[in-house]
Amino acid sequence: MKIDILTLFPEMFVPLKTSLLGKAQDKHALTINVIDIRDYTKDKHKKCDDYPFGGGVGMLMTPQPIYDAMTSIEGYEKAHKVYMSPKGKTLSQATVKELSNYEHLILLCGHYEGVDQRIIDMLIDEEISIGDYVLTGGELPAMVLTDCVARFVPGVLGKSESAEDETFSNNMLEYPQYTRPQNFMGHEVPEVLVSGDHKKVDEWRKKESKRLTEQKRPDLLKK
Ligand code: 4GS
Repeated sequence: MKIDILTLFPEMFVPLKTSLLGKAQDKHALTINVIDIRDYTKDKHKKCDDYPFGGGVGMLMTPQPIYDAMTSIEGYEKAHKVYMSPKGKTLSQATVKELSNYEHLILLCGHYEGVDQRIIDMLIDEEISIGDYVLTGGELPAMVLTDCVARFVPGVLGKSESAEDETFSNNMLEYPQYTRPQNFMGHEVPEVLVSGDHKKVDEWRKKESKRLTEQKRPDLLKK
């Protein structure tokens, strides 16, 4: 899978080079390409923002640099083009899974008050929000989306890790987990987990999943 990210702040994207996503790129399981929109401005002072027509607070990103940056990407017509925005559909694990089926994603990050509406109308397939709160830019949302989509790309997680069998698969929270030592400052690991009885362990985990979901996220059980 290839993910192109269009932004005025390419230096923000360090997290995508780290840990599992860094390794996945080294192995060529995943290509993440960050594009600096400012490189495409035709303004002699490299300006990429301007005042909104009709007045109002803040600045908007102008259409020309975004349009030229987007259309410079090879295969942009066929790619799935997403604008990160609080007006979009709220990201869910189901949406993440759907997005992971695209060969090529392009994520547009707005900054300041956002982008000129004509860019959304002319170029964007889908607007996605990471939640009902306001950030200073779409860069963190683009990183969140990239991270959770990448988990479903073959070769990103190791053989032993499953993209599916964790929290939110079948709308349940994950059961509690424990590692060594068996006794930590007087607090014991639940007996069943060290019993060696796999059937009992399975039953305990299902029961704990259900109990935790009822207690912390009853809304999930209604889905
Ligand atoms: C989000 C969000 C966001 C909105 C970008 C104000 C700068 C900001 N983007 N999910 N302008 N929540 N964007 O808050 O995606």
